[in-house]
Amino acid sequence: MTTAALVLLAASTLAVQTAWAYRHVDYENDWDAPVNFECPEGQLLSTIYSYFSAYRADRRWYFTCRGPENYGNTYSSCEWSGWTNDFDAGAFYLCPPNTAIAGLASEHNNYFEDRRMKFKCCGHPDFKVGACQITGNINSLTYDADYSTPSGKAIAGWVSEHFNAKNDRYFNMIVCPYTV
Ligand SMILES: [Ca+2]
Ligand SMILES: [Ca+2]
Repeated sequence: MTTAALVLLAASTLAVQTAWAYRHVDYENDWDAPVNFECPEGQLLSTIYSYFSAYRADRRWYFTCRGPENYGNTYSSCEWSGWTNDFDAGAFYLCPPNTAIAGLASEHNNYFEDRRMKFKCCGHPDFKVGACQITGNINSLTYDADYSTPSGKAIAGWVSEHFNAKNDRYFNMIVCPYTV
């Protein structure tokens, strides 16, 4: 193997290790415990990060929020969904028209070794959501999930599939351009 190939191999190994890196942030939940997260008034979910424990068969979650540009400080209406998935089952959820995610809640079940999720979707008379797209997987099974919205886009739902062999999920976010 040439020196260049070894450097490439070392670099790719480093990249894999980086994907496992624990972030020193304020996680919203302990292992196997509920998540109850709401953005500050007038802001929308913008970063989703989590890391996985094979021992717990669970993820700890960290979120940040961002105020849409020129949006003002309040929402006129917010609505919580019901549970958007069953344990060990797939998920497809999209917020009501012209709203986006400003909070979420989830609970873990140690029998199924899975979480179910509900979402808080918020709107405003001037907030208009355009054509949404699905991100593709934001994680590999058992690896960190990490997604941040680009400027001018908001998260309005999720698509997910659970795999019992790893007791983990693939997470895809539904991301939409908005105008205000
Ligand atoms: Ca567990
Ligand atoms: Ca499971």
